[in-house]
Amino acid sequence: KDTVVKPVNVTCTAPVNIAVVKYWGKRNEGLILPINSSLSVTLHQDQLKTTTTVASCRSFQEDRIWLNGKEEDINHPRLQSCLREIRRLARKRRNDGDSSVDVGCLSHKVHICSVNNFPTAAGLASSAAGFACLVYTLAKVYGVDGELSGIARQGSGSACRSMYGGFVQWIMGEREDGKDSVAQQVEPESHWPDLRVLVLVASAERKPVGSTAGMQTSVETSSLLKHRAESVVPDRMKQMIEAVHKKDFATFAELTMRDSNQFHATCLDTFPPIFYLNTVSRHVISLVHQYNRHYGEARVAYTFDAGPNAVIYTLQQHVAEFLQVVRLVFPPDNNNGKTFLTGLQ
Ligand code: 2P0
Repeated sequence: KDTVVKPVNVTCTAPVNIAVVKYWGKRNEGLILPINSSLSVTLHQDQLKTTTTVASCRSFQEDRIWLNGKEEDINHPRLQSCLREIRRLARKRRNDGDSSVDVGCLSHKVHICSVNNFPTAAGLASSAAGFACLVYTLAKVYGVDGELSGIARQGSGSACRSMYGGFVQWIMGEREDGKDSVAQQVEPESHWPDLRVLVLVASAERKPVGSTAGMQTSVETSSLLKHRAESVVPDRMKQMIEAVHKKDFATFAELTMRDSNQFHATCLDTFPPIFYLNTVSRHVISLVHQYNRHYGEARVAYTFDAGPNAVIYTLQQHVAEFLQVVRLVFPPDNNNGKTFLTGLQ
């Protein structure tokens, strides 16, 4: 009589994170182990985010995934890594006597449905939110909790940082098996309530060179990247963590801008070179420096990832004025994008 097969259904969201000390380059491609530590700010849950639903049902014949409404190949190696690792962890927990693990679900296939509320692959950290959300949602389906950033990392490096809110470091780790390459919260989102993040969208097109391929070429060809990873980032991480602890915006801003600039310098030092910034990006950089110079202090900081869109860090009291300046310099008519206003609180 038990003919009705009910799926277990779990929906979660994960926000994007924006790095202020950038990750660029792997020492192990398969395990996704970075050549340097990095630090980011995770945005608020109701801003730029991925929403993922995982259904698990004994009538499902195979694992399947839909991204933004389109079915994608479930056999993608990184997807398979995340599925395998989370199931392995669930089995281990169950064998260790954890009664919260759902044994029924563990033997069933899953259907995964994931949507972003922002342009995919435009340098807005879509893979970070996507894999963080996937791993977290699967963990909920199986009844697994605890440290999961090491699994999210195997989906996409930057995804490990979206497993935590607020200010998050990804410690590069030393081990060859990657067990110590995990994310750690430096401060919660409540720590710096007046910090704001603005995303100035210069282009919502897909980037010409993806991060994974780009950083691989950089590791192979850029001596500047090696110098950065070995001699610049270790000290910068310490300084950035201290600036965050002290809520020292001027230091936070300068380190953020310097790190973005050095990341793009390593892209230019890559052979053949990679260009992520465009004319609009360079105008935003000039504008921020002009604005800060006008006040004689760093009130606003820019940072750019693998795309031309500017992410601006500032404090609440400067948002209105800075946005007014942006709208004056980039009138909506001449601007092929729009400005999202987003914040931590
Ligand atoms: C970051 N980016 O720290 C840096 C800054 C882009 C520029 O993390 O190959 O998509 O999946 O590990 O995580 C983009 O790299 O690359 C990135 P994979 P991912 O946010």
